[in-house]
Amino acid sequence: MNRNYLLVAALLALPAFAQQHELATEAVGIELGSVQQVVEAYSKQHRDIRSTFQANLGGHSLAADIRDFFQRDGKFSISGQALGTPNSVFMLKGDQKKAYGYLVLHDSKKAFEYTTDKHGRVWAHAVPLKKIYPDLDEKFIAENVPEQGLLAVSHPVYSSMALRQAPHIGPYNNQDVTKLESRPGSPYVFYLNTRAVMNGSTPLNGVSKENMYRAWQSVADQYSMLNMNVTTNRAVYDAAKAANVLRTGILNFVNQDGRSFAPVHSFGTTSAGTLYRNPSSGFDYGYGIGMTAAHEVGHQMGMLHDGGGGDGEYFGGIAAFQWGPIMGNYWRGGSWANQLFTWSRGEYTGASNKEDDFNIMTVGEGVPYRADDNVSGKAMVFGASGVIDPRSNWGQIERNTDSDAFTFKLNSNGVLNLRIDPIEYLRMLDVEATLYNAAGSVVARSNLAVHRSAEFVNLQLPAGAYKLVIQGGAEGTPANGFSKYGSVGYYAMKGSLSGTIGLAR
Ligand SMILES: [Ca+2]
Ligand SMILES: [Ca+2]
Ligand SMILES: [Ca+2]
Ligand SMILES: [Zn+2]
Repeated sequence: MNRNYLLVAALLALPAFAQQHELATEAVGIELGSVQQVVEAYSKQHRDIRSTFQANLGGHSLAADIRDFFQRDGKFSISGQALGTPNSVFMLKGDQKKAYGYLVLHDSKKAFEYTTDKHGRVWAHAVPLKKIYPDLDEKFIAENVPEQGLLAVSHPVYSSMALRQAPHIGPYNNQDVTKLESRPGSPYVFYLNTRAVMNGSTPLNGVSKENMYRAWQSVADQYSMLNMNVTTNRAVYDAAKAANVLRTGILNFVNQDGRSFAPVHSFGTTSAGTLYRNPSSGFDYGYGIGMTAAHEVGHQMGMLHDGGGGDGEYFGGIAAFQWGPIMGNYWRGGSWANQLFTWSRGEYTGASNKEDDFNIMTVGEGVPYRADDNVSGKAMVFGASGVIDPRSNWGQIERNTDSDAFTFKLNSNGVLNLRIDPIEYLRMLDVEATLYNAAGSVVARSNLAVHRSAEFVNLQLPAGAYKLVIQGGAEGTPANGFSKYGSVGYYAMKGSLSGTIGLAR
């Protein structure tokens, strides 16, 4: 046993930075050393089985069994378990200046969180289990799953324009649900491990392949602004993990009923989230489990709950606009026909959490946004008789500052009929469309209220050049409604333009 890092479990005064942690009565912290010392100690342990990094806190050993040790470009990711304790999880990750992690003993319901102070010292503190697993709250089921089950829930309806513009867009079409990939080739991979709920390529428990597909699709939809491949393919995950575990995450589907939960900040490690079934409340595959999976992956990305507004820990959304935050209570709005569940920064009245979700994903976890697919405008594509086909006219609002322009030209007077739909199954995009003439004046603008599409009906247009600009929409006010903050995703357009159509540019 290596004693170099044996640390004295003295009753240390609680440092100021930890005072907000709401620690339990055994509010004891222990300093483990600098980030570099701690990482080197685990590295040594990983190389040499006779060496164990020891520390004790509140009578509990913090010694861990290291399963995965990964270091690259100044960053590290360590995963394992508490030494000799099967039902436990250990994770530590970070860079040379900052480490974050935890050790959780599930049987004794003990959790220890590892944080870094401003001097670069790593501390372990006893914390409530719920601080690591935000969904481990006994009240959740009662508050968040409607008592009548999900019978009243309106499952999203596919837009008729959802025609496989990207691999995750459109209804199930006999795909092998063990081989799904939303963005093949991306080095960032989130693995939905469905092995425990599948018999080969057939789902267990009478679940249809279509509902397995929808569960995967829901997660793919709510992360489609990221350059990240949401996959059910184990080989894809294994290859990405071998290349760089810091770019991967994993959520395990479990073949039993229960309350799903996932550890915060576990993306970039092999510390997994857990997704249960709950068929007695209708909480099975398809839309329900897909929403839950997207929420749990949110925790793994580092997000906490969006509460407040009179709803406690889980904000239930704003019914007048059929909008709610993914990290809130997404069931209360489950019966809304045009439901819009998005990432949030807590702009609504009474918000308990003003975290910028996109910043957490793209800066905190370093998963990049997808590149803009339409930087300087594209020519609108017309078929015979001026038909506008959604297979040729579509795009993606990748971030809330994006706008995409489509240009066309009329050599005579014409009439435009055009509908623009969000085309993802679990859409996050509220479409706003604006038509400009050659002088740059607004000819028409559409953002249907309490609806996610935009449309122009029998719009009379004089000859001239036009530019249609698509962007994420907002409704109401940010305090009572939603801003365009979370309005991102894929769209397509369908319609016709009469008159003599010229070359756009
Ligand atoms: Ca774009
Ligand atoms: Ca653009
Ligand atoms: Ca709208
Ligand atoms: Zn949660």
